[in-house]
Amino acid sequence: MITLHDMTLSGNCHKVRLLLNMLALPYQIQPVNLGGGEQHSPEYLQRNPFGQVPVLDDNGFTIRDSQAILVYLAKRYGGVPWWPDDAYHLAQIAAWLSTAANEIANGPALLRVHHKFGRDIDLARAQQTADKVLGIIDRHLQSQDWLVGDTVSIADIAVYPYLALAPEGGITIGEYTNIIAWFQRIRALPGYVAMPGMWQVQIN
Ligand SMILES: N[C@@H](CCC(=O)N[C@@H](CS)C(=O)NCC(=O)O)C(=O)O
Repeated sequence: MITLHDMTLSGNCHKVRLLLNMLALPYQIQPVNLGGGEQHSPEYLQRNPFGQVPVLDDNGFTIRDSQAILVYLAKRYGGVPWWPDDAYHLAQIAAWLSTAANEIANGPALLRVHHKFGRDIDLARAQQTADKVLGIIDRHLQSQDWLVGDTVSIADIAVYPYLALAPEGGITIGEYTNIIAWFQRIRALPGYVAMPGMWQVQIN
């Protein structure tokens, strides 16, 4: 059985929930009480010494980090298109996983942590990082439907949640029209699941 150590409002956990659902894999959720400090308990630190969610347990194989979990699920259960078998496309996917863990984590995701959860951050730097990465992704999606190649991959899954949650970080994501069109393509995929706080079409 697959167990996801999870927190409902975590976009990193949502990446994993998305792929599990899109692959139609049965799994159970084990909620982690981050507010209560459960992630620092000796038992939890054995799963992830960094004291973070998500962690995936697949019949005794324990994997930490949302990007690493996407790689595992894609390779183990997904195959093409989630895990293509040519070097060039795999490298492109790795580049976007890295962007998710760096620029997106330090831009849109950090702004959300500040506005939604009240953490003190270097606001100007996070805003600058967010503006740059959103501009790059929007221009990238001007000429293609998906981040890598001509079909969905784990690159899209890794990048999507914190862009869709960007309004909670005070970002006007609707200005990025190519990103919005890409949101709609992702939301039309079989198995798509949403989470609270994600951008929605405004109906006046
Ligand atoms: N690089 C990690 C980052 C995970 C992360 O930042 N998790 C946050 C929730 S979104 C967390 O567990 N925070 C608890 C803490 O740092 O105490 C990943 O992608 O999984």
